[in-house]
Amino acid sequence: MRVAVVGATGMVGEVMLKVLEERSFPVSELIPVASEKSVGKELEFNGKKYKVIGLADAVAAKPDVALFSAGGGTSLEWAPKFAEVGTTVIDNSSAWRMNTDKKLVVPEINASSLTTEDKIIANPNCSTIQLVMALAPLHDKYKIKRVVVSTYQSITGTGVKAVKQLENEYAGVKDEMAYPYQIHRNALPHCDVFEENGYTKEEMKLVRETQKILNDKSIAVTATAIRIPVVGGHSESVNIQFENDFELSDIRKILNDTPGVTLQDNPDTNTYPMPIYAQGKDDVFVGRIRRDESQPNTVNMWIVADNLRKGAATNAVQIAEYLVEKNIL
Ligand code: 2RA
Repeated sequence: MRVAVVGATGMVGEVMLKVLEERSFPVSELIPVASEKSVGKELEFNGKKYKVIGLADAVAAKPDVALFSAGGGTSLEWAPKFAEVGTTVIDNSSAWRMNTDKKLVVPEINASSLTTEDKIIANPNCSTIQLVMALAPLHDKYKIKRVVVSTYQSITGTGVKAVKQLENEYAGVKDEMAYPYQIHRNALPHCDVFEENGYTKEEMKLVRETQKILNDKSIAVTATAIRIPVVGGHSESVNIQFENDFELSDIRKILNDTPGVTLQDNPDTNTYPMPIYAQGKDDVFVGRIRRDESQPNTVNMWIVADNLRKGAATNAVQIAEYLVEKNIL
């Protein structure tokens, strides 16, 4: 498989390369791609050295699959160019996610909808992926009526510049590159930009993408997304109201039996998910499961995952693995 990684020198791109190696994805030739300023840089993959090339040269190379994590603008302009030469694009940006004729895929939930016709496949937002991994099996059993989610998102979601800024803030170092309004050593109720309705784009991604992935616009979702000075993963406090009543033990069993989900839930031993434990792992971790005593048919839980892995790189590689397994690629 000739595999391009577009954005290979970025934070998610580097994790994509790591995950491709770790999972022994069948890469016959790697095509690392980045912006002009990184062309010529050398990187190592599976013990071999490769030189980063530009986008036009990568299209001309006609890779079998291209994993994109290079921002929405690059995806909008270049994903169709790769698709035109026969490449299957799996895009981690938000560019194509809500496009009605593009599929938004979490393999454990809806990869079965993929066909050879799908030449641009959208990877959901990190905070959405970990949420729907827990919601999907519960929705199948109990039909979800409403979800209230509050996220506590890792600084790595903003990017390497923000991680550096946080380090400088802690070190008391003046940072010329600092985001003008954002003090990262803080709980910042501002992820991405604000929309007309007062929600941020990050919050509306949780609303729109959840309904698309679960294929059910009747599910009411409301979200608040907060950036916190933590690396390792995103955390989410989730309140789920079902159409039907449930047994708490059955909720736990369903989640425990769901591939890709790990239950960490025992208050007696202070066992619950935390980013420090999720970092570097590919599962979605669920704990603090308890009935919401303030209203019927409702449960609370705490969901944590590494936003760079299952929230981005691993999910994209798993989509590629599914395509190979089903001979779609
Ligand atoms: C964030 N979900 O965490 C976005 C992805 N970068 O800001």
